[in-house]
Amino acid sequence: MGTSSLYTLVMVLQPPRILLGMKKRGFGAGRWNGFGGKVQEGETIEAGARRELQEESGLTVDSLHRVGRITFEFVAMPEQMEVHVFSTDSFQGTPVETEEMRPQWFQQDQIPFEDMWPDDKYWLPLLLQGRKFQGHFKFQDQHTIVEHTLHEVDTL
Ligand code: 6OG
Repeated sequence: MGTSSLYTLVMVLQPPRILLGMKKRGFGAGRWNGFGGKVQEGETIEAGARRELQEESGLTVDSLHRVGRITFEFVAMPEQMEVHVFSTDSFQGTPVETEEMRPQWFQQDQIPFEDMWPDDKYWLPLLLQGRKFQGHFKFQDQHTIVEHTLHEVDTL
């Protein structure tokens, strides 16, 4: 078994809209995603989620809900990513473009799945229905999922 590192991913909802960011550089560049990144040493997962959301979108939030946990494995990489997914509908501020992300609101029935990580089409509909989930995705490369599991859970 390899090691894993902790990441966060925050989905900002304002029904019937969802805020996504176009990742401008780094891992996942060229794709729409939620806001997040690596949890730093000495920081709780939730604090990391708030920090990354603020850094990448300019938004601050009152409450974040833990809604999912997904592990990602790439066949060529020993280290897994353990991504903690949050949602929020109580935020302050107006999204601003940063060096890393270009935020844009989308209607929840017009999510650009073809320009997102391929796993998103599996779990994002659950999140939008208010369900909690746990999953694992094994990628061959950035476009190809070779195995996955996904199930709803009551508690994370
Ligand atoms: P930084 O490089 O920005 O952290 N992330 C993924 N999100 C989705 N939807 N699918 C994946 O499939 C992902 N792999 C990573 C976690 C990376 C950000 O991208 C997310 C973080 O929010 C492989 O520090």
